[in-house]
Amino acid sequence: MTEVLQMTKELSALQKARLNYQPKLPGVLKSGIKNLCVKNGINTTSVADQDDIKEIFQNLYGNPIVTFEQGAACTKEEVLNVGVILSGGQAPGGHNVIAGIFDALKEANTDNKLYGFLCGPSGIIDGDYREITKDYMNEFRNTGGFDIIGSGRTKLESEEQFMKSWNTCQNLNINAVVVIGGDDSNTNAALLAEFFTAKKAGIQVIGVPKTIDGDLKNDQIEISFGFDTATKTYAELIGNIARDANSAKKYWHFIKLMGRSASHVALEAALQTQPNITLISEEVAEKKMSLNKIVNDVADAVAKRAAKGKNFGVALIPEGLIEFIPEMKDMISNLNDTLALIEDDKEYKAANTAELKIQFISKKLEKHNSEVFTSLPQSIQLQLLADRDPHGNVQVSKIETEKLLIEMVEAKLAEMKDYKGKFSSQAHFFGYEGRCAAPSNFDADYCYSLGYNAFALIQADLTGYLSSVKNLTNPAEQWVAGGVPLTMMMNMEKRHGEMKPVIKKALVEIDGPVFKKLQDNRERWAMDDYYIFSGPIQYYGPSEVCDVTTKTLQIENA
Ligand code: FBP
Repeated sequence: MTEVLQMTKELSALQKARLNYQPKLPGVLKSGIKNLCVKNGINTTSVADQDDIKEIFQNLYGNPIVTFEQGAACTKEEVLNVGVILSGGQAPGGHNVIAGIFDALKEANTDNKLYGFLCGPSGIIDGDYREITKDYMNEFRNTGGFDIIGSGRTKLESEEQFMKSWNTCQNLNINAVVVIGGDDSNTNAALLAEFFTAKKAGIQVIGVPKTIDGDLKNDQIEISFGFDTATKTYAELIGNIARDANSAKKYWHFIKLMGRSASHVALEAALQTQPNITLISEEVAEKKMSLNKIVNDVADAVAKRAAKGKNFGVALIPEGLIEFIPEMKDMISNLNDTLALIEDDKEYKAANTAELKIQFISKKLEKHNSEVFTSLPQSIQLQLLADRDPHGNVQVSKIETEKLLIEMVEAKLAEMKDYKGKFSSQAHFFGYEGRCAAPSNFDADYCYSLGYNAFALIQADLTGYLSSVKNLTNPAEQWVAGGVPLTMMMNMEKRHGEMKPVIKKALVEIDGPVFKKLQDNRERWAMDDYYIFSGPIQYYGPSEVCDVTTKTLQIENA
């Protein structure tokens, strides 16, 4: 059995206090798990590629959005066993989702059992699990991390994996599986739900929207959990750095922020801290900005500040920037296809130095892409060649875009005749620092509600649904609980060189109000210093300090 990190018994005062925090529930769920009935909305279609998605999800396609109301129609009399999986990157609040499921399940029937599959989807495939008991659960309430059962990125998609998962569920008499994950993991959840339904296995699958990236959202899912805490953690760190920059007045800090593709994290962090420069990948793509254009713009901003005697500043760079720069996007797509084709190529395998690998790949790429690839520093070339994750994504967290930009901006400044400043830089990458932070009150409440609601969906006999809690900028009492069919969010995308059904990522809308807020202010923030120092997340104190959620959600819901 896989070993999962056990909690240390020594706790800080804050840890002890947080274990006793009682998360809030939406009013409708507070009436109790035995007092709920489901109201069907309209039938749904997928966001794109309807024919392909319908063909793949013959049993699940088209189901309606549902909301919960008070009433006793959903109660299941039989004893239920539920399995839960934490999937993909860590996000603050995962433990509270499990606590919500656990409490709802025990409230429904004390004989109900919750099993945690260990280390991600591989746990259900390999039958690697542990029962989550009351005492074990209580150690993890309101804590950050996924260490209660561990996480992993195994992609559940083959018939063999599904059969093995079914076998595990049969051995444990499991009636339902909850997959807590991002877009890729919930794609897995939908495929598993379709498989179980097609086989008449009698096993339901419910997803829960997790990811610090904030890109698993739509009209029904206002935000994925973890975004609130992670962005507040980064904002604290960025504020500290801005204050250091403004004190020493000698460094430009280039800070890359996690978020894989979408720039929601960078945008939110910018609104919370008001740095001098913020790059937004979606804007780069929309305006078809080349790498040189980006470098020129940044160098211009640096030079203008230098002309005012300010040889310091803070620049935010979204993690996925490189994939949004048109010439890079084209090259990476060509590179992905090439890497998928040469996986077993003897010559490539035999290329045992960095130079040989790069030479080999350059020859395989289309001419214009090869030119882009060879123009990059060797360190970036090698980072681009690193293995894709199991879902076929480039591991952008390993690509040092912040260093690439520093190097190129420095070179550009050296060419600029009027530039008389001094460019001294520091590179940072904030990502892992925020993924396991103790959940903010918002995430603690939201996650607990999502988990409790996931069990309500199970009781309502639904499968292939994502747990949904809405109306999040209002007090929890007024939150709306329900479910969204996973197929509704899907489209077809190329992964590992093949077209696959996947949940469509929600990118930053550059004609939307959140980006506009940045756009309206960034010139002012570039030249003068309007830094905001948000400080650490507060868990106890006045509600306006402890309970407010992100600027993104506030603006979007206004
Ligand atoms: P999820 O989409 O699984 O939530 O993961 C998001 C993320 O945190 C990205 O922001 C980041 O690029 C990636 O995970 C890093 O992955 P890993 O943990 O495998 O290094």
